[in-house]
Amino acid sequence: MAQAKALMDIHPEVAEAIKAGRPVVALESTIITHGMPWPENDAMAGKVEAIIREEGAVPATIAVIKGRLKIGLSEQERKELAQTKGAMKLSRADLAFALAEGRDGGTTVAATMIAAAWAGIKVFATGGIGGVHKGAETSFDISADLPELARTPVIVVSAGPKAILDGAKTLEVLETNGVPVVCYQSDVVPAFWSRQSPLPAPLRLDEPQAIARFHAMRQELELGGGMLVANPVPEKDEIPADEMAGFISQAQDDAVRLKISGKEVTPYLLGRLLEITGGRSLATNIALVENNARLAAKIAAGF
Ligand code: PSU
Ligand code: MN
Repeated sequence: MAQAKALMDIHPEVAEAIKAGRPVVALESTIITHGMPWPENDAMAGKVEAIIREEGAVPATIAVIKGRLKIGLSEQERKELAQTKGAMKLSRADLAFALAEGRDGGTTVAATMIAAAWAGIKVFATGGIGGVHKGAETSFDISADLPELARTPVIVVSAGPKAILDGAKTLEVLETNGVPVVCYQSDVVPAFWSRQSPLPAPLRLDEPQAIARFHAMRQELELGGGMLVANPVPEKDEIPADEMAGFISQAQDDAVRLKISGKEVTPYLLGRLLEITGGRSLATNIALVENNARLAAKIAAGF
């Protein structure tokens, strides 16, 4: 851990903000390398950084470039990463591998949380976290993002479990592991592309400052771990749940038929949904990430 700092390149603007206690929002990069196609991925990443600045916070996109753990990318670095072929998808299991081997990689929610905590960043915005996949009772496919939320003290702002996941099982695993799920201004857990799901909100808060206060209280009690904030996609951008369900089962059937497994499942389903919905799922995905970035900046300012 003492040496971790030597492996990181903290962008000077980010380092200064952290030191001064000004609001900083971490951003992941698997969404850039594996979650969206070029050039939409870079356009989204640039826009999200701009939104965080608009809200008075400093964005810190986290990624691994040639074996260096980057906390905050220059525009040039971001653009190159967005076009890198063969970038790894890095989680807790393989983050150190990429650093040891000098590789390039996008950091998942889990790896981004680890890096953010090392750097001293409390809040992180993304689109969707990984969770318990549908059919996990046979595949055992549960994202490493869930145990990470239980051990690393970072607030993750998402749009709720993606409807490609089993939302109820995802909430159960979070509860078992002592991870608070806070629905923002909603009595139900939002389902990524849709504002509604049948799942009641485990906890609800309506003010960004209240979320910061809750996290600070958990820290004070030394409870460990982070929390998941579920922020519903804006109404004008949502795809209603019943409409989305048909597209998802089609994508899932294709994944099973093609025997897609392991790390490839999430990127495959996202790419296939983009095709099936004729780009609509991507437009919604971009809108919800922007919405989450805005809320994350407000939470970061609430400390
Ligand atoms: N959800 C998205 N886009 C993404 C991901 C999730 O809408 O790009 C990425 C995130 O980086 C998340 C990872 O941490 O997928 C989860 O992958 P897995 O299910 O393999 O753990
Ligand atoms: Mn998985």
